Amino acid sequence: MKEYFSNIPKVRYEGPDSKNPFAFKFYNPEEKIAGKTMREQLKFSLAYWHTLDAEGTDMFGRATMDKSFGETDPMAIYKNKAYAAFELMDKLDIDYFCFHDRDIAPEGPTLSETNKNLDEIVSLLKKLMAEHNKKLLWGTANTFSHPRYVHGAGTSCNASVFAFAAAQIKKAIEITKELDGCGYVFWGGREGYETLLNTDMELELDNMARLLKMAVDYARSIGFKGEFFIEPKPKEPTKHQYDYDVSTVLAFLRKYGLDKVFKVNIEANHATLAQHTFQHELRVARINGVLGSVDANQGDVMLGWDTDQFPTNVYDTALAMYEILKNGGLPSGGLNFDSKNRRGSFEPEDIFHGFIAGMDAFALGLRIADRIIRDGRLEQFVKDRYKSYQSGIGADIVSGRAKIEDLEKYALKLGEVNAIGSGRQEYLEDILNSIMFGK
Ligand code: XLS
Ligand code: NI
Ligand code: NI
Repeated sequence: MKEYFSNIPKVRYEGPDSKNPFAFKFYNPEEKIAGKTMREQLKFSLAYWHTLDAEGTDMFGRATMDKSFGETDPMAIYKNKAYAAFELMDKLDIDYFCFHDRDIAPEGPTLSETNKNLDEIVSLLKKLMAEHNKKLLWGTANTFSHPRYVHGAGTSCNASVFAFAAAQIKKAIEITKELDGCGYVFWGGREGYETLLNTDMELELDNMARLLKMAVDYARSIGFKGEFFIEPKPKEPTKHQYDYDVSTVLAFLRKYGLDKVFKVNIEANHATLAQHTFQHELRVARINGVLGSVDANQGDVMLGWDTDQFPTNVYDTALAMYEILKNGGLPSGGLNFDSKNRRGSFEPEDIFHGFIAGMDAFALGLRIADRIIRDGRLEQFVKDRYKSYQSGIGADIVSGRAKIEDLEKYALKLGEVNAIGSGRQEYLEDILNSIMFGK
């Protein structure tokens, strides 16, 4: 098999003092943290689209990277992408990958020819997965790039487009099952609107639920056992995406009776686009029992769009890993690097630098999250802050014994409330820093 990154060796853990650009400084796959190996805790995944397909285009400029892997014929290009993907996963010690149907095989002139191309590449992927011992974290369908999806897929105003999307999703579920995917993701793509002047929002949302139901019923009927995820995003490409954030997705799922079927796949950059922190979205999902998987990346605080950068902000990864540990991990999900190199980082070795930086940042995050929990001061503070609910009137509120009249009686006797307690934010932030950087 041809090597595409022959000048780059297998990346290994060398420890925090290493100056080797192609070594992990913090990710030590077999080291145990919080009872499991780092490999098991972090379950890193490579996103096919950003790694093997994205060539650095933006709205002002052409490609800066070449991802044709030495071929010109479309099928040959996509076969080489597959070989390159497995070389990257081997060298970076990544166990999982994720794809959209259109990332792995070229589109033909008709749906059946496209499906034939897919089948050919899927059997190659299956063979490579067995040879290299790699797993599919999740599959999905790209129902947003083709011009037919200009007004959406499941929320299109045109029923033939809805049918086309359904057919594409059916096939994507079949290949995900064929490759034994742990999950299947629905990201809204163009499911949203630009202006309500031309939009029947109610019908669009009902239709989106209809499509999800059909897809899930079909998947179960063919024996797909994986988890279903919805990936929230507030905007981009449409001005308003229907899967705005975790809370909005939960309301949607509950309305249509789908809340027991889906978990969420939370992307850091989508959280910040919705003006939430990454940790906020993970927390909302965790306390509602729907934290399923993560698209690991980060945005740029100065830019208001989905830059999908490799995650390097250790505060964010630490607080994210705290939520994930508190969730008991991500049993059916993982950390998928929905991350791409900057347009200016166009050399093949930059792919390695991106993954090494991201994997080390999450490894650091895991180490710190474990220390936060073992240190216990932050959790104890929160516990103490709410201790008035453990006895007396607080316990009556929590148990449901207290009626509003009882509370009025209680409040009338109180005079004023004393000792509400300081929030101590700065003190807690200093504790966090001392856990992160202290010895
Ligand atoms: C785009 C999304 C997409 C999903 C999969 O913003 O993050 O890449 O992860 O369709
Ligand atoms: Ni994503
Ligand atoms: Ni994104």
